[in-house]
Amino acid sequence: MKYLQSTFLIFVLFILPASAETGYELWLRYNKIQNPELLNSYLGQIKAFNVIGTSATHDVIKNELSLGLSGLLGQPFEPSTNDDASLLAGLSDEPSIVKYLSESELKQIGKEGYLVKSVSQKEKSRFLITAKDPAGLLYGTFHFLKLLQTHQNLASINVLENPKVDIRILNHWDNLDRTSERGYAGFSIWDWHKLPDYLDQRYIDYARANASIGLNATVLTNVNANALVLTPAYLEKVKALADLFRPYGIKVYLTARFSAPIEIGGLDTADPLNKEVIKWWEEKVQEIYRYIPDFGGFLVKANSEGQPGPQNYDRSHAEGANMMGDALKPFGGVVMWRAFVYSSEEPDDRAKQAYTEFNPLDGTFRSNVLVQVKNGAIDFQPREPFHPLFGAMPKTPVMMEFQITQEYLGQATQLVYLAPMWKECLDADTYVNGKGSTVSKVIDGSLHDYSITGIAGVANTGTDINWTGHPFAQANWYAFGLLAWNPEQTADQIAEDWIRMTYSNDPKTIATIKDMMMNSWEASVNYMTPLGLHHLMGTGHHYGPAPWVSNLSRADWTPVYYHKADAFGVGFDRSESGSNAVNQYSPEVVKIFNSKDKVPEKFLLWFHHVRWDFEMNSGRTLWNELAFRYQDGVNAVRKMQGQWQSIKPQIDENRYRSVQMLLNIQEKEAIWWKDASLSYFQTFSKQPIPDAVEPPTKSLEYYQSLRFPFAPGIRPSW
Ligand code: BDP
Repeated sequence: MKYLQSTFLIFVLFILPASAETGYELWLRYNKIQNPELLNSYLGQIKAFNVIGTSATHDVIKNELSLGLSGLLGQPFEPSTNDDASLLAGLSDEPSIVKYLSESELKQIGKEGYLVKSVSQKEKSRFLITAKDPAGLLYGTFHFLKLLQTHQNLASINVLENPKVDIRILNHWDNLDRTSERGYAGFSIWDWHKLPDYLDQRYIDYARANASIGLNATVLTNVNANALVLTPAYLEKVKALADLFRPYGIKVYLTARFSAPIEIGGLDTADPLNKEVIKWWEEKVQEIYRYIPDFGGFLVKANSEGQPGPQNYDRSHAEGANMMGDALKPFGGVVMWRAFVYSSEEPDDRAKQAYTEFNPLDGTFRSNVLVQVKNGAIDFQPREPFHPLFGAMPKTPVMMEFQITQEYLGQATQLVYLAPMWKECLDADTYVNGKGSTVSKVIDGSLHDYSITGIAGVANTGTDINWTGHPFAQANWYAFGLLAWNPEQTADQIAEDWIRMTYSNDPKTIATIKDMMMNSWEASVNYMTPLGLHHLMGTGHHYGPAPWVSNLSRADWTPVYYHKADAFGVGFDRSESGSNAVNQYSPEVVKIFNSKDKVPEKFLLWFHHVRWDFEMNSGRTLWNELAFRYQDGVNAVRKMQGQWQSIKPQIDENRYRSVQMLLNIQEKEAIWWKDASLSYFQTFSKQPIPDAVEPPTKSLEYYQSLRFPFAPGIRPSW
């Protein structure tokens, strides 16, 4: 491992010309600090480092400090064994560390938490990184390096951090054939065919990247699961990855296909109450733990979009989840049972179905079962109100599922920084225990005293050299980790640190890129689905606009089901006079969402069917406002193009050109969304495009004729 890392370092430092940034290093670039004053000051303060103690994680820490300090400070740093070194890293019970710690500091450091501080003794000052467990020590190490990467003053540094959420996990929708459902950055990074013997350097760098942002878990396989991953041939491969990730504090989880007892077990049922089935899962779990003693558990998509589940046997979600929970319990494993369900027979509003099915089950799940809920009730749309299940299951740990991969948010051709969207959801007030009952307090367990908490992000990694396709999509991976660690952090601060580490510490560059990022999500909502519109994307691949599609096998897969445009107006009536989905929220929230006049305009058409001439806050009619919003979105992309151009000299040529070309694509796509959507909605509103809005350049028939049979990320069977 050491060999692999130093080879990589040599490659990065000496072979690539300074300007050829591929993006492979993510935010862990460790390029030499260019400001001589700052560099000298750091060199004066950090002369040697000593990692006290031994474990595989300690070795990782030594490697990372060598790599980071040598790169950033421009001279070789090797671990020293001197207790007097200016940087000491060690667990808090090491004698040479504990002497620097106060009782209260010791008390405050929790599981996986850390303390980074400067101390002075006998007129000598030094830095301390400490924690109660090796994972915390590794997180503290990355924090220390980040201070240097972001050019912070180290003089009186004192940072005490504890994660607010227990399970901080990536969900890879990766298939065993290496395709990645909704992946836009190449193939899956798991090379199943060559595992377990070939250990790609990417696995190590993936683990480093995750540990650097506090992620401690990963589900390797797609929620649309293949039971084969639970067979010995694959478990050996999973074990190889788990062994590699362990020193980085990362636990491995798998998706469990509910019908596995039939498919790989030779049983004729998967009924969760059947004795044979129960025994099969118990034995399967025992087998898995023989390979991977710290296996995390299962993620399950059941009775959703054609996946098998307990309802095939007239059993409830709880009965299915509990059966697996019981099997995992003796080993400390958990079940993450997804609430993304909508039945094929159910004629009701799809937005209501998860709540309808899961809310009555509250209190019936085993203690090691978490219910995993998407941020909104439909499906990772550009903007959704928070899911009504948050706050509605006080006796069941409800965990968050965000989508990092940009299935509905520009895929890998658009710059869309997702942290503001996630924050809108996390900061939303459910009012379940009165004002201030935010979604983040549900998720971090503080509202209902959950015994276990979690937050999942559907990963956006792939084999592209820069991991994520769009260089700025890296920021979404980064931001997810930071928000999983502490949902209270701001999108702004996260963006700033990411920019400093990934691009530059130059104030103008930071300000410019930050402005681009912070406005990018609102822009994308405007040019795709403004004012609460949703699910208007192309069929299957979800690439581009297709609001006219009306003829799929299920009504609730069609855009017309969601926008309901007609001669009167547009929007889905989920108010009390419509599907009444609004009633799944607390009364205080109902009051706001149920009223056309009180609902924030961003959710207007989510909850209401609104007349084309309804007067909006701007004084415009709904039709005109819609047109303005589409234009606003396009204008915002043009602004980003100009901003990017204005910092050209500060950005390396590779990444500059790449982002520039992608922004040009984004502009085209934004115009396409505006033109196709307005041309289509105009057939109902029968009103002219307002003067300030650029009229569509092609006919509606043209937009309707576009086909993208090979758009990326599509599930092969769809
Ligand atoms: C939808 C995706 C589909 C996933 C599904 C899920 O289009 O590929 O399988 O979510 O979350 O957004 O299960």
